[in-house]
Amino acid sequence: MSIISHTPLAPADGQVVAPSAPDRSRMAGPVVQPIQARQFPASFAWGVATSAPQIEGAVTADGKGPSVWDTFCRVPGKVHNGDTLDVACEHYTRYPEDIALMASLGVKHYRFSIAWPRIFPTGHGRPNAGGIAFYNRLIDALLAAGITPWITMFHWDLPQALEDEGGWRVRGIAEAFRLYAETIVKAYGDRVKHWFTLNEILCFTKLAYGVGEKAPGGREGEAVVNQTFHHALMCHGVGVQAVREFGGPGAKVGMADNSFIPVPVTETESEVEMARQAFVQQNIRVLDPIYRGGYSAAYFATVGADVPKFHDDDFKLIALPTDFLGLNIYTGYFVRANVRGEPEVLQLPPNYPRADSQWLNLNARAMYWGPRLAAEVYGVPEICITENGAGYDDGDPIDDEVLDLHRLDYVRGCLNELKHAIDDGVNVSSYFLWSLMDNFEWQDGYRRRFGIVHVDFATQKRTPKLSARWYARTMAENRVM
Ligand code: GBH
Repeated sequence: MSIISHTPLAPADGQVVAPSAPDRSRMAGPVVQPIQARQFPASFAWGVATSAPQIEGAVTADGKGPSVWDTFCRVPGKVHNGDTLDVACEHYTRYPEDIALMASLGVKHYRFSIAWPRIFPTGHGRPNAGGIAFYNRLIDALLAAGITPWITMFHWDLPQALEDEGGWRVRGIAEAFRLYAETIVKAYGDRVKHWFTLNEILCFTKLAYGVGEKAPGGREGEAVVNQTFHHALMCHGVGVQAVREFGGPGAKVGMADNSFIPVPVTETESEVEMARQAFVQQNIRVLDPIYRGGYSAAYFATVGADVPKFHDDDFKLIALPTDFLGLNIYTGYFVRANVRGEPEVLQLPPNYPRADSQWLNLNARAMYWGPRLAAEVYGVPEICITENGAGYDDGDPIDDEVLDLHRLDYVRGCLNELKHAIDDGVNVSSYFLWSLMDNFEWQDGYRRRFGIVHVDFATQKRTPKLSARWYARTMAENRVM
């Protein structure tokens, strides 16, 4: 074993040594330029995102009804460690502190969701005044702190009472959603100009009624799953209509989708074409009907006998023009052509890097191809990155610090790719980091942390992680560093 001796970092006897100027005459090669600022457009909106069920807690406060997640998290074995939404980040009462925290980080845009069961505890009837009042307080406090609210109408917390009527399986959900969407747009539309209808349709349809991993935990067949997709699409259209009718001047609306993002491995012309085809194929249940006004022949061929019931008129609603598309981008999938010249999604080698969330393969290039494909294939006029981030089990703060360099580094890589997409002419207007703070990560409970602010769930103490400090500077300087 050899002992390596290092030059001491500081002179031993405390004397101060002035740094000497480098002797340029002894240096070869080109002069290194100062760091180039990878600047974003001046109008670019930087923000953070959360959702009501994941942070609010106070699940019975002021007349709130139970959601399917309140029920699901009590079913043994469904959520890691038996964690519930009951307390979460206590944001329902601590929102002033959380807004002050955002302001201290220089956050100017905040995407959050409204809890449907706070507004309609049983899904029908008159709106619950206590629920309406909470979001009035929240919105007013945000505006007072100079933070623009961006509202997601639905982020998976369906009122349990509506699930008891059939939930997303039944067509009547669209009328219940109309009542809800119109109520919240009328209540908050004077102050809120940015709306997302639904968050990630896949997660409250297929994963919730087919795979059983998300509430209400159904394991039903593809016919039911396709029907839930169809009803979700209708509700998206209903949400768009509500914003057009009651949102007032300047209101904008779109969906927040977790589109499947294909990444061509070598970017040859043929592989890029494979990526375009895969983008359509893999998003055939959501993007195709919204942007092409109906189900495609390929869709009917895929679903076969499990085709959902629909009315032709439904597509007038589903395909209503929107202002932007929200993309939640965490990962991407490498594609190339198979022997038949069709797109093939590559298996990843076993040691391919990923976050602690098993599904979150680190593929920053998705942040280039996702927006680009949406613009090229469907002509999306404006794209919002509604979520991006990484779930790591960071560990507790040491001396008030959490050195989450893994999260920071992945997000930085994603932002570099986003900058590249913008430079290539893709109209991306905003970016929301998921998430402001550690929160209830669905079936993974509180173990999986996505926050740039650490939450100690025993004391509710918030500690900004290193990534928060870095992101604050990124937002302030409007550039990737
Ligand atoms: C988003 O979900 C959510 O909007 C947010 O609430 C959540 O906290 C955040 O991201 C972090 O997870 O293998 O085909 O089943 C992303 C959830 C996880 C949904 C991966 C799709 C796997 C696809 N996605 N999941 S599949």
